[in-house]
Amino acid sequence: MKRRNFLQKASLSTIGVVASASVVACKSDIEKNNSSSNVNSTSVKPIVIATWNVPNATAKAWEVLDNGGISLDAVEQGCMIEEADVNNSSVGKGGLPDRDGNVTLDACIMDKDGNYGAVMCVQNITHVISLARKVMEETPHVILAGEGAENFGYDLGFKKENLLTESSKKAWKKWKKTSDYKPIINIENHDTIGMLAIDHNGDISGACTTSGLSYKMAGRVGDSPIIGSGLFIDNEVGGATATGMGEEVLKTVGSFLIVELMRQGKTPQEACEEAVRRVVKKSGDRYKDFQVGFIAINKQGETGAYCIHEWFSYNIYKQGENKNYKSAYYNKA
Ligand code: SD4
Repeated sequence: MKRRNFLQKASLSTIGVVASASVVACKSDIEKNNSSSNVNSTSVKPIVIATWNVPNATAKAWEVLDNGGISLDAVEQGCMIEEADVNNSSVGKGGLPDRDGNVTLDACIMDKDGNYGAVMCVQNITHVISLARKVMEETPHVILAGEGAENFGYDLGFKKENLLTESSKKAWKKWKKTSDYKPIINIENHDTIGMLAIDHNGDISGACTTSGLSYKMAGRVGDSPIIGSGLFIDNEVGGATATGMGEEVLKTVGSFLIVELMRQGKTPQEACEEAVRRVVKKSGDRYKDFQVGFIAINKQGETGAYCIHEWFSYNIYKQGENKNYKSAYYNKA
């Protein structure tokens, strides 16, 4: 198959998958939690906000903040919960593999001083968010990829593990038999976690970790580990993080855009809406087939969230309360 055709088919496949899964899988989560769209416009800290329905992750981050911990520790430890959860098939261990059956992970982290560390295409290490933090704190670089990142981790004592669980392997084998690169509904889980937190000192940090799109081409890297796309923090202004079709987020550098819009005076909600509208506008008609969602927080602890299609949700832990909210969305058609 010619490369162009392959890529077209491949992107069709993942596009269908992401949009459908977002719609079906999240609906029940949100209904269960019985919460409606929330736009928080009161000043609150500490506070943690994360993409999707990840109450255990936000609870862990809150615990760190509530005990006086810093936001960087909160977002790392919060994300680690999802990385270790084998039932989350789009983050860490148990993540769905690429087309060749290899689970490859992407992650990045940013602190209050604008420091950034990332790893991409990492196999065999569960806690890539911690590995990204090590890149940030212990190397002269900001990104390590593939084998180099893994070897760096092993040298630091990170455990080498097989991340492909029996159930992910089974799903991949099934996909291989029937898919032929055509869309299959609901094979993509959607729980890439992007997390933003403000600690008692008022300092903001963020983290993002994912196994990326399931059945992606080998070597594919999405937005999640890329500064400004999957995540951006500016402690003077706020932070933003993304979920959904990484290729589209990358092309609009969505998280950076949101932080810059907040710098110019937009609320987190207005900034998220503007970023989604930008993604939609740049995509022509294609937005109908993919999901992108953003969450944001500003220095005052106000939050915002917006997505293209219904049923993106996010968790906020503030004032001792851990709640899941349905995001407002663009496509009302
Ligand atoms: C990616 N943005 O690799 C990620 C996927 C994702 O929820 O967010 N899924 O493109």
